[in-house]
Amino acid sequence: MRPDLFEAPDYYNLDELLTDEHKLVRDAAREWVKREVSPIIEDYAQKAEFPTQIINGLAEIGAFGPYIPMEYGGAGLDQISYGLIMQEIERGDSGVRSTASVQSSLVMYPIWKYGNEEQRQKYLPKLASGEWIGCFGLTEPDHGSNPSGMVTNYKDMGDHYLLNGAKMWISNAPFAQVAVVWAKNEEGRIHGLIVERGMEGFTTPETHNKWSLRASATGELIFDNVKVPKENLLPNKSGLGAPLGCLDSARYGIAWGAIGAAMDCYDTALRYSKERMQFGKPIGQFQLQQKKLAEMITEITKAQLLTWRLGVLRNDNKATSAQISMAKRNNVDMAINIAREARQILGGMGITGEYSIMRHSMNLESVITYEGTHDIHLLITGLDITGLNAFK
Ligand code: TGC
Ligand code: FAD
Repeated sequence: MRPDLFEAPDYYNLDELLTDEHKLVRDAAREWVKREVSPIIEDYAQKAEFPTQIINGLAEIGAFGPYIPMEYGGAGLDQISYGLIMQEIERGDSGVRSTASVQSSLVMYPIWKYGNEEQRQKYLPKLASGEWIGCFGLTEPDHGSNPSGMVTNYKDMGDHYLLNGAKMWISNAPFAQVAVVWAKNEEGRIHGLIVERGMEGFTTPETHNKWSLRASATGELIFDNVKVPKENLLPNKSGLGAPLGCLDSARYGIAWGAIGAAMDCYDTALRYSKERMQFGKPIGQFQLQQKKLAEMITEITKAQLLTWRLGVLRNDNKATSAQISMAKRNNVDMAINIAREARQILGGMGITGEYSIMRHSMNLESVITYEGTHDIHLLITGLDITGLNAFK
C-alpha cells in the first residue's frame, strides 16, 4: 500500500465548532492511525486477520471506553470526542473501528450502565486497558433484524444459571475473553449475562470466507449447558430496551466512523484526479470527474454537520434513538456511495490494494448491515414520523 498522505476535508470550517480538547483527541488518533494502522492494514485485510498488536495503541488513544468515567479506567471524554476517535479509526479501517465500537459501546457500556459496582470494578479497567477484549452476543442464526425473537435462554439452577443457545456474526468473538450475552429467562424476559472464555460448554468458532471487514474477527458464540455464576447477571436493566440502549451508543459512533471512511475515499480520489493524466490533461479537469468530487464533498459536509449536531444533543442527553438511527443510516449510505464513485475515479488502480478505496467499499457492506440494516433504520424513521409501526 502507498504512503498515507491523508488530509481531512473541512469545507465548512467545522473545526471552529470543536474545542481544543476535541482537536487534541482527534489529532492524536489521526497521527496514530497514520503511524500504526495505515502501513499494515491492507496486509491484514488480505490475510483476513485482526492485527492484535494494535490493541495497546487503541487503548492509549482512548478508543476503549472514551466516555466511560476515569474511575473505571475510561477516558472520561464527551460524546464529540468519542465520535471523532471513531471517525479517525474508521478512516483507517471499519474493522478496527468495529473492535473499538464493540469494546466501548457494546461491552463496557452495558457493564457500566446495567451492571453493579463489583462488576464495574472487575471488568471495566481491564477492558479499558485492552488487557481483556469483549464481544456482544445479540444476533442469532434465525433472529437478526428481530432480536426479540431470540431463543438463547437460561434457567435458574439455584446456585448458578444454565445457559443454552447460539449467537452468530459476533465481532471479536474468536479472541474475546468476555462476552455480554443477551438471553431469555424462564419467563421469556431478556437479560444480559457476562460469559467468560474458559467456562465449560462455551465455544467461539470463527466465521471464515468473508469478503467484507476482513481485518475484523467474526465468529459464533455457542452455549451448551454453560454454568454461569449468578453474580454475572447484569442486574440493573432487562427487556429488549437493554441491548437496544447499547446499540444507540454504538450506532452513534458508527455515524462518525462512516464519515472517516468517506473522507479517506474522497481525499484519495481528489489527489489521484490531479495526478492522473489522460488525453493530455489531469482527469480532475474533466467535468464528469469534477461532478463526482463536488457531490462527494457536499455529502461529506452535510454528514459532518448532522453528526456534530447529534453529538451536541448527546452531550445534553437530548438525542433520541430515532435521531441516532437517521445519522447511522444516512452516513453509511453516504460513505458507501462515495466509495463506489471514488473507486471509479481511480479506474483500474481503484480495485487494487495499493489504495484503500476497495477495502473501504467492501467493509461498508457490513457496516450498512450491522447495528440495524439500512431498511430497518428507514422503518425506525418511518415509525417516528408517522406513529405507525411497520414491525408489528
Ligand atoms: P420495540 O417493541 O420497538 O422495543 C422494545 C423495547 O425496547 C425499547 N427500544 C429502545 N430502547 C433503547 N434504545 C433503542 N434504540 C430502542 N428501540 C426500542 C422500546 O421502547 C421497548 O421498550 P419497553 O420498555 O416498551 O419494552 O422492539 P421490536 O421488537 O419491535 O424491534 C424494533 C427494532 C426492529 C427497531 C429493533 O429490534 C432493531 O433495532 N432491530 C435491529 C437489530 C440490530 O440492530 N441488531 C444489531 C446487533 S449488534 C451488531 O450488529 C453489532 S455490529 C458490531 C460492530 O460494530 O462491529
Ligand atoms: P435479516 O434480519 O435476515 O435481514 C435480511 C434482509 O431482510 C435485510 O435486507 C433486511 O433489511 C430485510 N428485512 C428484515 N426485516 C425487515 C422488515 N421488517 N421490513 C423490511 N425489510 C426487512 N450481531 C451481534 O449481535 N453482535 C456483533 O458483534 C455483530 N457483528 C457483526 C459483524 C458483521 C461483519 C456482520 C455482517 C454482522 C454482525 N452482527 C452482529 C449481526 C448484524 O447485526 C445482523 O447481520 C443484522 O442485524 C441483520 O440481521 P440478519 O443478517 O439476520 O439479516
